[in-house]
Amino acid sequence: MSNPKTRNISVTGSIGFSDLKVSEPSDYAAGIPGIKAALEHVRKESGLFRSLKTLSQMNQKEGFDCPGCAWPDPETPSKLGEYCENGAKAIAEEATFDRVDRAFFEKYSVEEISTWTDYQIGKSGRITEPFVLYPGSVHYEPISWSDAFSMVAKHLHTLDSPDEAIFYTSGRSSNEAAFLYGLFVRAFGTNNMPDCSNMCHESSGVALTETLGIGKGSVVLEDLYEAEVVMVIGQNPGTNHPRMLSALQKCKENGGQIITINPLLESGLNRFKNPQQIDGILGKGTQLTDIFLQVKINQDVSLLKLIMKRLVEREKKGEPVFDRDFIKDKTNGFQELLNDLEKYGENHLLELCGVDSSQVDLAVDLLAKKSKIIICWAMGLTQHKNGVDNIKECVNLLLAKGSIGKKGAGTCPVRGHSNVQGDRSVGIMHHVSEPLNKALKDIFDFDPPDKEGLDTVNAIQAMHQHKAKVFIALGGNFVSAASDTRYTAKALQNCDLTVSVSTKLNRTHLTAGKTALILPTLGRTEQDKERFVTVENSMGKVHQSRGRLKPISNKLRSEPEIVAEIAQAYFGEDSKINWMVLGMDYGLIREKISEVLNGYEDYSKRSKGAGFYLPNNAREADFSKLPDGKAQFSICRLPEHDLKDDEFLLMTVRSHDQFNTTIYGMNDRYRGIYGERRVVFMNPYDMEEKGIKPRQTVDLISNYSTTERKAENFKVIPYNIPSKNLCAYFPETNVLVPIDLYADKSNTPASKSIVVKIEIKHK
Ligand SMILES: Nc1nc2c(c(=O)[nH]1)N[C@H]1C(S)=C(S)[C@@H](COP(=O)(O)OP(=O)(O)OC[C@H]3O[C@@H](n4cnc5c(=O)[nH]c(N)nc54)[C@H](O)[C@@H]3O)O[C@H]1N2
Ligand SMILES: Nc1nc2c(c(=O)[nH]1)N[C@H]1C(S)=C(S)[C@@H](COP(=O)(O)OP(=O)(O)OC[C@H]3O[C@@H](n4cnc5c(=O)[nH]c(N)nc54)[C@H](O)[C@@H]3O)O[C@H]1N2
Ligand SMILES: [Mo]
Repeated sequence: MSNPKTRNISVTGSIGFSDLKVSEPSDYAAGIPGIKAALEHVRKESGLFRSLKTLSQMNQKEGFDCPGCAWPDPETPSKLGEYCENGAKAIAEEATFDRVDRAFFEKYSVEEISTWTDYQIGKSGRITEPFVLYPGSVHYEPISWSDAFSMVAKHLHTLDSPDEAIFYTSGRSSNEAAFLYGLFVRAFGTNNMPDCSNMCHESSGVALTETLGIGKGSVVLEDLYEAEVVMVIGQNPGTNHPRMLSALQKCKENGGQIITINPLLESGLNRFKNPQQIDGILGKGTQLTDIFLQVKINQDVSLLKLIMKRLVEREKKGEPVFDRDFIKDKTNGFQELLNDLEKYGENHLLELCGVDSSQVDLAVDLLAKKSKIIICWAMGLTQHKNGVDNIKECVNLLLAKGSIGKKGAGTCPVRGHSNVQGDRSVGIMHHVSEPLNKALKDIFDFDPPDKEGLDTVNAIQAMHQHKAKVFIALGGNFVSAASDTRYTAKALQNCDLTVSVSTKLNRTHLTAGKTALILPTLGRTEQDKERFVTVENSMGKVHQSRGRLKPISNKLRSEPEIVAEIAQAYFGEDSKINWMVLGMDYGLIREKISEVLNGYEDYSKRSKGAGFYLPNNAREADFSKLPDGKAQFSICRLPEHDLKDDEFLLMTVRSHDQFNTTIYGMNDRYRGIYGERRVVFMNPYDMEEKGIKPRQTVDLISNYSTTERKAENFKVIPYNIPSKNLCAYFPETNVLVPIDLYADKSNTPASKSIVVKIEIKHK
């Protein structure tokens, strides 16, 4: 047979401009514009009635868990429903009336769709039935569910080793789906389970496990209300976790203060008008940030070291700054940390972090006097070469203050996807866990693989090198989310088969393997017969979620059903595990989870209502599993960025109108950007020095280990951002992130510190 024609797929889509309008950034978040924006999305996408019904059930005890973010719900949700503008947009995207059906794929080839922007692709709508793309073909065609499952099984059987398959997971899958998937993949024989966490909070997981013995945060929601100081570092909650603003507001009402560390003064952290309170809608709102430390990109370690040094000076003068009893009883390595701090000159640290010295003093003064401190963080800390050290330096500060394991204090890594934490807890990971393997062997009677699997970066490299040949994704949009888009696209296209279990069309369906399948699944909002699933929020609480809307097509299957059918097709009738029964009966899956894992006793029952917390040793200040039974201080190095005169450090962030690679709209209201996403924020003095005018068109070039990468066509926006720093949106800028630039130990792509040059475009 002759080689099928390769498809001509654009990995970036159109790079033309739309219609840019710029205004002053907003100085507050939410309020009336937030409600208006939410309702507009809801009306446009899904009809007002259908969605209001949906919104009112979001994050209520009998409703469904918002697919937006993983922020926890308060014990008594507000009468208006615990939803936010961006939660409403997430729902509207799922409840949309637009359809990707047979007629759609007859009309458009994958080659044509690939020239659209991600915004246009996402707006095509929900996928209505299974589709297949045959080798050499450029049109997806319908395929029956049973033929699709047989096709997956056939490909898996032809592999020389189970390690030639990759099983990706995004973070929207329920605990039940994720557990069943992990069970199948291990029974199949590999630990190749990369997940979106690898690109997200992996650095937090590694740092927290090594220092505190658990890869999750230690606080619960009520701790935020009680904290004396909350530090929000490298996070933009106004856009990405809007319901967190209500918690910060409560903290302030109780007398707490907020220190924000960020290269940008994000409006959500400035002033907040709570849409669920009348005075929030009509009044001036609450000033959230008390002290704003405008750090240069990736200089958080320098700033935290400076803060620690000044705290040490104050202690030397006789102030009771550190919790010496806690340090003595509960920790290891404080003296080494103090010795190390002496190596750094204050002025050098000040210059590196770029923060005004008097502002640093304000923070030091506050931190010296208070002991109930919480540090919240997200991608601004994790997505750097030294992502793990960034978090360890935060832990150092908390341990020195005795701010772990007591009320109103602790670590708060704010998770991304609504169930990314749950997926990990029930077994989605590429590492080998001996206790998990042992339990699986005891209960399911097979030998789980004991070889480390591939994470996201390594999986991409394996596919690129033809070492892995089948790629299966439970959700997500791998090609647009991962680094080095062109490289990753090639990696997927090298595969013999790519399979996407998806709700909506995305670019990964286009950068397909030789054969590709799209298996359409129910969204979180949709009725799944009479069944419910469970999820775990950012603070380790497990609770139910039950969809209420009529599914958009009667040909959709639930994720557990799809996983079970693939397993059944692969293992056949003689399998020791009754896959089909598990796929139908989520209660049974929960029983199995509670047999395999600690902390899930009486699972189905306890997940009702408010749900239950999983065990958390850091919350109890129990470090018995760590060396010497103690929490560990760490010595962290300063990051190295030797920027040449024409080089800048670029961070790639989310706009207000997107959920990761799903683009809700073209605006970034809080930052004053309307109608365009191909923009790059730049310091006005840097612009002047380089002769760049506002809205000038430029290309961004990254040179890393001899490869030049280019992202074309960006309009430069003068913005309040530190000198030598730039900011632009992902996924458009993922073409610039080198595949081999990732965090030490966690392998998280360093998508917040990419060295780039700016090339002015002359027409
Ligand atoms: N509406 C909406 N909600 C979401 C998402 C979404 O896309 N849309 N995504 C979800 C997911 S998966 C995740 S992981 C979270 C992401 O939530 P965030 O981490 O808040 O998302 P980013 O836009 O990546 O924002 C990073 C923030 O870090 C700052 N930053 C960048 N580099 C540095 C640095 O070196 N130091 C410091 N101190 N700050 C820095 C940026 O200025 C920005 O404010 O949100 C989740 N929730
Ligand atoms: N440059 C840069 N790159 C980044 C980041 C960054 O800050 N900068 N952030 C990284 C982070 S934090 C993350 S978490 C990753 C995100 O990586 P992913 O999780 O892979 O990407 P998403 O965009 O969230 O995936 C969206 C797709 O998921 C599918 N989907 C939605 N809901 C469901 C569902 O309920 N079930 C199923 N099966 N499918 C569903 C839809 O088809 C949709 O197109 O991106 C990473 N990439
Ligand atoms: Mo994430």
